[in-house]
Amino acid sequence: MSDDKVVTDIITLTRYVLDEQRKYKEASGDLSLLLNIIQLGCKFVSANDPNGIKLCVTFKFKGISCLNFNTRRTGLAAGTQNISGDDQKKLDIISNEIFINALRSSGKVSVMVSEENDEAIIVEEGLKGKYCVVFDPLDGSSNIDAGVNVGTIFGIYRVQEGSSGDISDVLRPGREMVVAGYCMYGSSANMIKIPSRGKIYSVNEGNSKYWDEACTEYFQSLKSPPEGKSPYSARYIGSMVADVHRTLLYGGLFAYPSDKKSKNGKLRLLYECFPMAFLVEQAGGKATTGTTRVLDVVPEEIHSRCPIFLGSKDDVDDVEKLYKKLA
Ligand code: AHM
Ligand code: MG
Repeated sequence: MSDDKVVTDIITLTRYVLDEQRKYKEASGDLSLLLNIIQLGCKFVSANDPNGIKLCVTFKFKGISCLNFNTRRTGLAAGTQNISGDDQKKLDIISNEIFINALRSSGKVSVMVSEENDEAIIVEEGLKGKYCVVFDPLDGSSNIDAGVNVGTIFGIYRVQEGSSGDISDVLRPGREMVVAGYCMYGSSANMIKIPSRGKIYSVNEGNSKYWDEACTEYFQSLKSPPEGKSPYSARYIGSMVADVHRTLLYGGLFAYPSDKKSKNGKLRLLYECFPMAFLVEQAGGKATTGTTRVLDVVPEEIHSRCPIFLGSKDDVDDVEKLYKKLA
């Protein structure tokens, strides 16, 4: 369709979810409603972002997985242009409240974990539902003033059989999530599979003096490859959503390793590492701690962290080989 025509038959996220739901006769529609609510939160955030919205969600139902991207532009909210840096920072808090209130009132959620809340939120009896939602309402918020892409990351677990919905329902391996996704504000792109190898590495090299031997050797090998091979390029935005988004599109590797200062790295399992690892695996890539598949890690508490290397399969394989060799 030419650019001057308005597309009126759009595969929106809601349409896609409803199409998927129709494939399962026994589907109750609860998960569809939940995804709609998450969209609502993302739209609120996007209304305060001048660049629009991009939703990227991966679904895994009954062993059937598919990666789906939907791009949808939203208009500017009045006053957005005048928003001050301080107001934008408050967006973390407001977005968090929007997500929590909408999810709680849906009646479909029993437990919520948000980066903004020290404790897990256990929904009151009467409103409890069969899902748990873990999320980072505005990842990369320290970058807002610089106009760098930020995003919302989320994952959904089903409450376990026999549980009334408590913290044990989220202290589970990432592979047990039923849906994970992110919404990046201010970009537009399409992709399905991550390249099996890339040419870009993405890590905060300011921490390199604290890295362990395997990590140091790995990144050194990318910068000083054997004769005849080109070195990798470095790209680090410092916003996980944007760094992972680029990694999905171009391939290569994003890492937040453990180091002498941060034994478990910086990024949180439930609402940063798991959803992103889930998406990357769905796209054909891999995510490891160096020694373990990220999605097999069991969080000890809701804000547990873990080291992460994710991206193109062959690149992540190289990391694992080095960690094995130097163990
Ligand atoms: P935040 O959730 O407080 O924004 O922190 C998470 C962010 C990630 O988006 C990003 O990958 C990482 O922190 C960057 O950390 P650093 O500044 O240490 O490189
Ligand atoms: Mg975050």
